[in-house]
Amino acid sequence: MERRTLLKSFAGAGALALAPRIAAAEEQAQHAVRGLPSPKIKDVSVIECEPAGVRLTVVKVTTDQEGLYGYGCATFTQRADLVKPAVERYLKPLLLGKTTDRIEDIWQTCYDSSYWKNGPVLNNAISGVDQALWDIKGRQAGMPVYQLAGGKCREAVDCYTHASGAEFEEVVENARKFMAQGFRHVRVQVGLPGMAGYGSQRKEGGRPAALHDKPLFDPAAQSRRALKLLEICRRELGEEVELLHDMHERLTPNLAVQFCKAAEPFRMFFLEDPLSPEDLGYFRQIRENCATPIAMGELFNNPHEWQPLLTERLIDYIRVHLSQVGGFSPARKIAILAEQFGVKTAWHGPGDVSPVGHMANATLDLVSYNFGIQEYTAFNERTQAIFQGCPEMRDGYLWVSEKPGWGIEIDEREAAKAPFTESPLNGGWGEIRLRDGTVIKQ
Ligand code: GCO
Ligand code: MG
Repeated sequence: MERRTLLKSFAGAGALALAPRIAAAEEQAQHAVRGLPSPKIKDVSVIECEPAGVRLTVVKVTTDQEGLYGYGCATFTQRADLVKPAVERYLKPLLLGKTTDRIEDIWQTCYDSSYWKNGPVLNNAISGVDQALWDIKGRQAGMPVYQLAGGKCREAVDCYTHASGAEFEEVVENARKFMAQGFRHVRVQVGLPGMAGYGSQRKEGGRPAALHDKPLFDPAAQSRRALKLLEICRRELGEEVELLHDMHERLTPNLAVQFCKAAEPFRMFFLEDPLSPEDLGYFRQIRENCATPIAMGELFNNPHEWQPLLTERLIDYIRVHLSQVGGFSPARKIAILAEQFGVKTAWHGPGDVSPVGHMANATLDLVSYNFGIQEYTAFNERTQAIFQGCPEMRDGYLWVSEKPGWGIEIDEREAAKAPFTESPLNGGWGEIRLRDGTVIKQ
């Protein structure tokens, strides 16, 4: 039915009361013209599995149309049990019966429905729904999501991988192996003797005296050892390889400023997460002291965290965790905002992102002009048996599935064979302490 006819048929009645009916009728009419009925949400469920030692959570949105459904990543490993009820008890009742056509509208509706917002559990729950709706739209259109978002800017996704070791030589050897496989970008991390460093194999022995027997960390020792590693890697691995290093928000703010400055001669591709979100004010000091490229953001949940870093050009790469910021839709906006300020993307891509989430990352990587680099994690066999259609790695490039939506089908029977395992902290992380017993950030 045409809009004019519609309005005429409602003439005489109160315009306010009729507005929603007109909108719904118009939407149906548009679909009818194109021969596409508007799908309605029939069910929202949660799939949980742990095929590679980390808890993965995926939301499945099912429509009233036979065979039309979608998947979205909602993985928050450390508090995994809380995401499921956030989806099932709060978002599902809000969403049942709504059309899947309106992704942005649904995102905003979910976002506002808790009044208090921007927390990791709720953002992950919303991400699961958001990404599932993009998957559905792609399946309806018969296109991969990257087509819906404008199409490719590049053929495949350039990635970095992780070379780590307890000793310097081991890190160098691992980096060489990855370079031989075609990787042009390598993240390097080395163990800290007797201490709980991040991202490296634990080097046993040599634990400094401490006033407790918990996992131990010493920021100054970490800083010295990591700088030595960067020096050795640049010398041993040559000029061409791009080196990255994750500081994991472990140093004190001033030590982090010193570290970034001292790393300048090693010509890093980037240093990652030098400061914790609580210390964002120190980014200006890093900028004023050196030209080492900085990537930041895997812990971000709130627009107030990324906005100033982008608009004040205080970082070079934004690397939020897509599900932690609420999914594909908000991350797309972050990418576009970043482009306006000359900041590139480097989305967080660790093991605690499901393959559906990796596809969302890779999709943005393909369509964003300001793509920088993608963190890569290999999918083991169990993961690939559950998530069929994972992106493929060749010569350091990730190639995405050309199937509609995210191109991934989940075998729920296989997922059920890899349930969450028992662990004392239920997937949560324990504590790390300084020598005197002060607890510190992870
Ligand atoms: C990275 C990250 C991860 C996180 C992990 C937390 O850069 O890959 O720092 O290793 O620590 O995702 O669960
Ligand atoms: Mg990191």
